[in-house]
Amino acid sequence: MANPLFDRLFGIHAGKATPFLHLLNGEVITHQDFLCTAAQIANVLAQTGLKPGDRVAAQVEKSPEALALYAACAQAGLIFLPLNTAYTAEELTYFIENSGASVVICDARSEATLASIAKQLGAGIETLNADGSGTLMDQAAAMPVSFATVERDGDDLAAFLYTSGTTGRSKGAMLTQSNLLSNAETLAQEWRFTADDVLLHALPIFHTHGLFVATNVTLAAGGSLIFMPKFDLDAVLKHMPQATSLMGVPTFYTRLLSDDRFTHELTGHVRLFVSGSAPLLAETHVQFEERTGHRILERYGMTETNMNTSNPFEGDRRAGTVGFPLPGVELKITDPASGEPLPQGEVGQIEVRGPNVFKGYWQMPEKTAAELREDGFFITGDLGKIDEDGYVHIVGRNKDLIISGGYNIYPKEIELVLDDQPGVLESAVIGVPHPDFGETVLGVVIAEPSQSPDLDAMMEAVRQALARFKHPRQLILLDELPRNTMGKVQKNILRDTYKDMFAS
Ligand code: MLC
Ligand code: AMP
Repeated sequence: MANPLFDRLFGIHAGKATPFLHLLNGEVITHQDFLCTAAQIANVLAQTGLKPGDRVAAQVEKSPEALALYAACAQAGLIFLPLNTAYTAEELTYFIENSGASVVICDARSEATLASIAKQLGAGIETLNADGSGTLMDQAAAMPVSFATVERDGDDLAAFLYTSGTTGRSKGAMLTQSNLLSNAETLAQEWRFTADDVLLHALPIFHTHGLFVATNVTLAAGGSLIFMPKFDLDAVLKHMPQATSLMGVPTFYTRLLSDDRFTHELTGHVRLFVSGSAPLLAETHVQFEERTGHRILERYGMTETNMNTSNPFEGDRRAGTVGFPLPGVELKITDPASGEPLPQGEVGQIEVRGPNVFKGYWQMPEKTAAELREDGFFITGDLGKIDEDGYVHIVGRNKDLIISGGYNIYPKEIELVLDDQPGVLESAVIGVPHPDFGETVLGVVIAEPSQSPDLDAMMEAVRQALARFKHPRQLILLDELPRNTMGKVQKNILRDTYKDMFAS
């Protein structure tokens, strides 16, 4: 095939007047209309001089045009690099520079800031606003509604998604066409998606869950999306009766359960609720079934691998487990010290191998080698076990990571900012339980001798440097950090001390 990702997810819908996007204003965008928009954008990008393999960095609000930009990149053989809308200019500078993006597409509100950064780094700039206006679509409007799809191989790169790391430096995970396509086709089959499916889409489209799982799976099956700009409880409740499926992070489900309008009747048309990106409490699973009669299907994935495991569509969806490895995915539990496989039932690090596993981190061969073994197994950094029935359980993390409302936060990134502030000797950032976000960020700060750092000024520095979702909910000043005999900070003690700080 000439371009597997584009042909199999998008091209197959050419000429179809079937609905693809149901917008909240009642407008419906058909598959064919969507393809025309994508082709027009592909023409703009190609005429700008972009060549296959070039990176297109996009920090844009969720809109049909933003999704069409993804399709356009696939069609033109460009590497799509979606970026969280919460990222600050400082964070964006790093992503643009590190990826060597040829063009930056942003909201007009950030244009003034980003234009100079893009210029400095040799990238072009175009705007795309939430309502579809901006320089990108102005040019697209004058373009032909067809585009000669650029030939690509399954091994060619389709997307970069940046994930933070334990050292505080983000890494660009390189995903190939085959990584994305194999996973979308497997999931569509495993979860029985068809052209009749209407997925309620309230996730952001700059991460794996909203873009490569929810969107690609629906595209692979030829279904449609109720396309919401974001998770808004009222809107989700209003449109639930039209949906056949919902994919969300656990916060979606706890928010739904906290509302009395969310009833058994409201979910009558839905055939599948999927949860992932963070652990779903067994308690939420049980409450959800009591309220609606539906058993949430929990699956496990990550940026580097797309989806690895899933509870069964037919069969027992077990609370507190992430189900079985997907067809074609191998999963093993190994000893973190030796890398040797552990006996069934023992807790160790989770490693996965399969067509879903990424190609490595962009221009970071050492980091790639540290996590992606030569034999193709990827060391996920998650700790888990496989029970006697073959279900995978995630029991913890071997990486210093906080997951807040489905967003990953690496403490090191925040600690580096805090440590840099006047009067600060050192800091430790931890995740503590939070009723809405699952976990939230707490910063513990140690002053230099006879100094008293200004905590408000420190929060301001964090605001300048980092996206809002990474900000500590609170900073606490302590005399010293708990350490073990080796001098290593014992974050488990801090987590235990402050575990009830934000409890409901
Ligand atoms: C928003 N805020 C967050 C936050 N989201 N803070 C911490 N964690 C988050 N996840 C900030 C807001 O900016 C706001 O700041 C304040 O917290 C409260 O906002 P809110 O209105 O309550 O939040 P809301 O906008 O409703 O967003 C919450 C959310 C959203 C859960 C709906 O975060 C979301 O859609 N999360 C999904 C993330 C996701 O797609 N993850 C998948 C990654 S892929 P202020 O200033 O007003 O206080 C992956 C692989 C896999 O992990 O397996 O899927
Ligand atoms: P990200 O790097 O944003 O893609 O996040 C991936 C991480 O999210 C994984 O390594 C897990 O730690 C976590 N994760 C994803 N799905 C689940 C799940 N169902 N249960 C527990 N953790 C999960």
